[in-house]
Amino acid sequence: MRVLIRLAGLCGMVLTPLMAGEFRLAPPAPSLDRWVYPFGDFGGDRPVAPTFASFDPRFDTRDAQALFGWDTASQLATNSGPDRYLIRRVRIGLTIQADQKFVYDPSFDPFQTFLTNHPAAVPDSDPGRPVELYGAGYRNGFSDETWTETSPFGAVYPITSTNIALGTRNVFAAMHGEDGRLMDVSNNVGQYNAAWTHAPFEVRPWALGLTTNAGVGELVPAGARFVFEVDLADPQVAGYFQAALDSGRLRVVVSSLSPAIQITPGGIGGGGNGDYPQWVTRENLLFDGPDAPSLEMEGTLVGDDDTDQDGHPDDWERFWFRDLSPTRDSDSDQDGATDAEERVAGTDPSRAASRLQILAVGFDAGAARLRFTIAPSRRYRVEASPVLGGWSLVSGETRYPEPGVAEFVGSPGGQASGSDARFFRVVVEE
Ligand SMILES: [Ca+2]
Ligand SMILES: [Ca+2]
Ligand SMILES: [Ca+2]
Ligand SMILES: [Ca+2]
Repeated sequence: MRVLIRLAGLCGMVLTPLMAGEFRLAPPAPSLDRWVYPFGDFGGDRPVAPTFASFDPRFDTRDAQALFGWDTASQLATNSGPDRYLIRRVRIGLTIQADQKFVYDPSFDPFQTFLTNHPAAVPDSDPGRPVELYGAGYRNGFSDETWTETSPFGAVYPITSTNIALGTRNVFAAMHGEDGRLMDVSNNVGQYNAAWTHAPFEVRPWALGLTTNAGVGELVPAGARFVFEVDLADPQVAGYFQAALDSGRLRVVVSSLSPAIQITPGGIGGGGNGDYPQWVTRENLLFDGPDAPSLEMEGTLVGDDDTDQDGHPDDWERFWFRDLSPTRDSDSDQDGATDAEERVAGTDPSRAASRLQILAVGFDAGAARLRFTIAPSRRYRVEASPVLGGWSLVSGETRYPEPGVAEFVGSPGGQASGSDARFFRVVVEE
C-alpha cells in the first residue's frame, strides 16, 4: 500500500551522545488519537482522521479536527516543575492516507481569505490551504487528565436549529488568548447569521505542516509525510510543552480549513468538493511503523548537580553553552543580565536579545501601564516605589498582546510623598 519511499526521519539525523539530563523522546506510537468530529459515535478507533472546515454558521468552522497525544512518563520523569524541562525541539510527524485529495500549501492563509461571502474578503494568494497545529484546550470540566479517546462531545442539535454543533467539543484546537489562557480557535474565521455573530480573529498556529512529498500547489499523494516543527520562540507555547512534560501528557490538535462538501446556506465561506487532508491515526494498519503519527522531542531535564559550584545546575549550563563556562557572576551574552539572573528569569543567557526587560512604561492618573518581556513557565509581579526603595506590590491586570510580551495595568495606590513620581520594577516569582 505504501506508494512513497521516504528518506526522512531519524535516518537523516546525526545523533550525538546524550549528556546527563539530556533527553531525546521518540515514543513508538501515540498513546491516544481521536477524530474530533462530534457527529456519530466514532470513539477513538477510527484509522483516519480528516480535517476540514464548515462555513455553515451553525457548526464550528474547524468542523473536523484531529487530536494526537503522547504520554511521556515512561520515557521521562514527570513532576519536576515545568521550568526544569528545557526544550530544544518539538517535532510531530503525520501521514496522509487518501491520495491526491488536497493541494499542498506550506504558508499561512489569513482569515480574510476564507470570507468568500463577506465584504472584508481578500483573495487567497496561493493555491490550497495550509495544515495547522495547535495546542489542546478543554471545556465542560474536562482536562488533559480526564479527557480520553472515548470522552463524549457536548450536545448536537437537530439540523433545523440555529446552533447544530457550535462549541460542543470538549477538546479543541487552542492557542493562548490575550488573557494568557488557552482559547478555542474553532471559529476564528467568524460566523454570521440572523441570530448571532461571532467576530473573526486571527490565529497564530504553533506549526504548519510541511512535506517534501508534494510540490507547492500540487496535489498531495497518499503516504505523504507532513512534519510540524513547533515554534518554541513563543514563550507561552514553550511553556505549554514544558507543562506537558511535567504532567507526562502531551496533546496537540491538527486543523485545516479546506472546506467540507456540504452546501453552506448563509455561510461566510464557500462549500468544497470533499477534498481535504485525511490523517493516519495509530489504529491504521495500512500505514504503520514510520508512517504512524510520531513525536520527537529534544531537551534537557535540569537536575541539581552543580559540580563547579557556581550556583548553576550543570544541566542548565550545558543546555545553553554545551559546557560549564558560566560562573557565579558572569554575563555570557553581555546583555546586562547576569547568567544567574537569566537562569531565574528563564531567558536565553547566550543571546543578548533575550532578557527580562521593561519595554515601555506609562503612569497617568494614578494608573501604571507596563509592557515587559516574558519567558516560559514564569510568573511575575509588579512593584512600585516613589523613592527606589520600600517596594510595594501593585495589583492589576496582565494581558498578553503579542507573543513574548506582557502588558500590565494597575494602580500603585496613594503613597504619601511630596512627589507624584513612581519607580516600577518587574520581579520574577521564584
Ligand atoms: Ca492558500
Ligand atoms: Ca554549575
Ligand atoms: Ca546575560
Ligand atoms: Ca540573554
